[in-house]
Amino acid sequence: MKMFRVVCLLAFVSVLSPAAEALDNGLALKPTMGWLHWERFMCNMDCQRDPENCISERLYMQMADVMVKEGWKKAGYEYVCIDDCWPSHQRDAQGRLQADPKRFPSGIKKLADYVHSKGLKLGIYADVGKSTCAGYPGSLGYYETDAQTFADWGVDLLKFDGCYMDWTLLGEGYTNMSKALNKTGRSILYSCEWPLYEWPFRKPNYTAIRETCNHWRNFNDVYDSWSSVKSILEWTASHQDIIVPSAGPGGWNDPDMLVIGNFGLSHDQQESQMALWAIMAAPLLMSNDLRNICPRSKELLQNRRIIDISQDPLGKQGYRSAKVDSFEVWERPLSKNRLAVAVLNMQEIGGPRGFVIRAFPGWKICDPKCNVTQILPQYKEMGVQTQQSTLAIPVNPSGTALLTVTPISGDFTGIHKLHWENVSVKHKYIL
Ligand SMILES: *[C@@H]1O[C@H](CO)[C@@H](O)[C@H](O)[C@H]1NC(C)=O
Ligand SMILES: *[C@@H]1O[C@H](CO)[C@@H](O)[C@H](O)[C@H]1NC(C)=O
Ligand SMILES: *[C@@H]1O[C@H](CO)[C@@H](O)[C@H](O)[C@H]1NC(C)=O
Ligand SMILES: *[C@@H]1O[C@H](CO)[C@@H](O)[C@H](O)[C@H]1NC(C)=O
Ligand SMILES: CC(=O)N[C@H]1CO[C@H](CO)[C@@H](O)[C@@H]1O
Repeated sequence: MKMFRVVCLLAFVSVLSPAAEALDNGLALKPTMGWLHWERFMCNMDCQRDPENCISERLYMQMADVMVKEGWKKAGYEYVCIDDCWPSHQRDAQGRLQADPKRFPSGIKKLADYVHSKGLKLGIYADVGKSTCAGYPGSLGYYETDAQTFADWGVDLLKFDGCYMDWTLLGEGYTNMSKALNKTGRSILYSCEWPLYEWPFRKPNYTAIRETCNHWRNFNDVYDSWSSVKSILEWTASHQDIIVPSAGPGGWNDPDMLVIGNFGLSHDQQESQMALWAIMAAPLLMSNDLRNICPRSKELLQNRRIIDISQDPLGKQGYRSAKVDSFEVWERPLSKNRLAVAVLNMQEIGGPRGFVIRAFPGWKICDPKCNVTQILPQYKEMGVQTQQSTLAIPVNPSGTALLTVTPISGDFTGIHKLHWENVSVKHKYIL
């Protein structure tokens, strides 16, 4: 028994410490929260016919206004981020990037001042290669110039894309820009796409990535569809042994934007994205139209209990721990020895199905007792449970039940990975 305890504790320690040191800029100690224009507004430049939705300073000012007025800032959403298509096609006489003069007549510095006056932060976009994905000037050969320009403007976050770059130079490029940002002396959160562009050629070095970036995209852009969200979850789960250990305060895996509040996801699917992005300790960067969003989506995005899971101070990313009978179970260790558990019903036919947890397999945190609270699809205190308890949780097709489990015990000493493998003994736990 004593021996077993020691082994457990060692495993616990190695699981807890991320694989490497994080980028030392004091930022992203919790997953970044904010808004980013890409998925919803893309490269809309038609300010003549579509002034409300084109990529212009007006869009970010309006978004900043709404973020303050409608409770987004209070809920924790802080960064207002510009994506591609903001610059002029030409650099200025000094070789500096400049904003498109028609769409950003006041310039980025004024926009940053405006966003700061609202108590928010401004993000901008550039590319490690010769040009951006949409064909605007890239930063290759201009890393120091561009970093200094962004710092002079008062930019707070840089999303650095990876189009039009020789893949063998990705590491050098991302590292050089990281150093250039540091050299400006301004704290600028650094969001990379290094592993996304490297994966087709080789396994990225996540130790180096964590030392260089505050978060990093691994996989395809998110689209406004359930198939897109599912593909991101599947990629993440199938690479979790490689990527989960690299996440922690200062550096996070980025599964891309939240598309909640748009057109493509049912409400259950929106709840699934929100729950799973919290479990994955993902940046919560919404790409939607906050000026016009359905109240249920807004309530979901501002749900304090889910945001608390996302922002949990332990800073450990969750992982998929079981796949059985078209259910997926994901869990995330939380501070104070608590656990968040998401049960996703992947069966896209029929009605709600009951996921039954019987005898809390491996739930050491329920020995002798634990307190279970359901957060999605609705808040429900499920009360004190033991390892002998049985709970039946109905989950809608492509929906998620999100729970937290809090140990109630005198001598509990550590986090124990749940043995969900046992759940695959189907008849035993699933009715
Ligand atoms: C630059 O890096 C040094 C050492 O890694 C760190 O102490 C410092 O805070 C960084 N500065 C900025 C502005 O990120
Ligand atoms: C990165 O910086 C080093 C040292 O200045 C330089 O030799 C190298 O060419 C740079 N690489 C890229 C891709 O900019
Ligand atoms: C990965 O990067 C780290 C930190 O830069 C370095 O020490 C290590 O040697 C690299 N690993 C491989 C396999 O290249
Ligand atoms: C269980 O959790 C709920 C919600 O946080 C709380 O109200 C309740 O007091 C807890 N019960 C016990 C026995 O800790
Ligand atoms: C009761 C039971 O079957 N426990 C098993 C659960 O799964 C773990 C890991 O596969 C086993 O070590 C336990 O024996």
